[in-house]
Amino acid sequence: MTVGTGQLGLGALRRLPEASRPLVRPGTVDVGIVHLGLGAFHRAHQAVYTEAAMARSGGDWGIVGVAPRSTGLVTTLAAQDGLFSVTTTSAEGSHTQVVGALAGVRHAASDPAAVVALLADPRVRVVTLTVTEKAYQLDPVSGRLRPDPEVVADLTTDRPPCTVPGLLVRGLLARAAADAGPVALVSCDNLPANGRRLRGLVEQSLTYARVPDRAVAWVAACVTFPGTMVDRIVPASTEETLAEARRALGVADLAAVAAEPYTQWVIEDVFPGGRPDWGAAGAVLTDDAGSWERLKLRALNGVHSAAAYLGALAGRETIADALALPHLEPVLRRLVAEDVAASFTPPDRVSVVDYGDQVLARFANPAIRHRAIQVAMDGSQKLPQRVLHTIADLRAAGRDARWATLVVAAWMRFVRGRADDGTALPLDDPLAERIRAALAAHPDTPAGVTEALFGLTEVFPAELGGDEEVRAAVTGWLTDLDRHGVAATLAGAA
Ligand code: CS2
Repeated sequence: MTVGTGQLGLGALRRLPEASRPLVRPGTVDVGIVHLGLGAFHRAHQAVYTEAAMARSGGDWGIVGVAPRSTGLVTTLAAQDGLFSVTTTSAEGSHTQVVGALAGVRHAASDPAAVVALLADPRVRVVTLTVTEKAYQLDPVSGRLRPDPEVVADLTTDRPPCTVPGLLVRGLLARAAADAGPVALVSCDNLPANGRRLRGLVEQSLTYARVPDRAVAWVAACVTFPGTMVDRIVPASTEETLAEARRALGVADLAAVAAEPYTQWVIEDVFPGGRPDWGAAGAVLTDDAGSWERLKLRALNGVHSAAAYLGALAGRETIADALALPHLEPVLRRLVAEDVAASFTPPDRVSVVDYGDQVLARFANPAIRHRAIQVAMDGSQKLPQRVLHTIADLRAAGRDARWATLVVAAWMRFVRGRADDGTALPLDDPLAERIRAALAAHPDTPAGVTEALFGLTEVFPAELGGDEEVRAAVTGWLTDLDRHGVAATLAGAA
């Protein structure tokens, strides 16, 4: 076969450029991890760390990747023997590497029994998740389980589970019944205190499902929920991503992802059944990931959301394009230096301002075409930990939150669905209906919109909703954005 034809798979390995070949021999490692959520982020993050850990220190930590809903990727990865490539890309150039960490793939929606069986398999000692904020089905403010009909059906009937809470509860019950040994459930999503949130999700789900006391006791004794901070910018793959992988590999890779060079993983080290030697792969194992997580959620994700909403309103397609808007970068620097840095205590020896500078340099990477609309989606699930916690902590310390309230105002203008030039903007959010109904019930003025959206108590905690100064600041920014648009608002503020 000539180079340039064929598809990635075990049979194509010999034809790959040597520098692109996997670090472990695919098909030779046994399963040790189940991962829920096969998206681009997992493939360019945990899969890469796990492969490097196995290459350096051994261990059977092959990952079975589970796609909760979409079938396309499962079919593709199965056809490619679990192989996919990660292209690390920046202005300096790019490198494409095939990853051999996957020991299998499953589709939860069509074969939930296989997923439940895996969760009860004694070889599996770690379960990781990247399912996005909304799949946890928790109210962002209270952390309470949302009684979504699908979740309720999963937890209260015998039907095959299709939601994340349903799969986890059924899997843990099967594991307890099989006495298959302790396991760590590791959230790798950008939730606040993600380990505690996942524990809360499992405990509430067990209660909802009225499982027997001994199963509850088994979970309490045998399951841990390490908190993590995960970081790497990995946009959704595009035709260009696949074309670049093909150019580099000489064969097609329909599961290719592209990512920035930077990567970080901070993990709380509570793994009762053992874990890969992720430390050898560059991860930081710690007692408490909390301050790292706050740093990242506030100084990276909060700033990302700011760039996404302001950029989308100003008609910019990508985050890098948004950063090129006059005055945006200085405003984002002030958001970090004046608001985020004053809102919490960072990890030892970390300067929030330096971290913020590094983040802005990463966002400006011209090779990463991260669409503003992608970062903007699911705002109701993201805003609390990215921006509202910053505001709440500043207010508790008696300070104002000038720049963080601008981000809230930008989100509010964004969810009304029009860019500054009148172009329609999509509202892709699990609370879209609630947001639209709240807006429809109030006058379409800055004060009316603020009133409507602060009333979403699952997003805005009562202490913020009742804070007149915060409301006034948001209304003020919204007035500027409505009257003058993003460009003039930024020019006037910077
Ligand atoms: C982004 C994140 O889409 C988003 O909301 O803010 O996916 C971000 O790229 C990652 O958290 C970076 O680690």
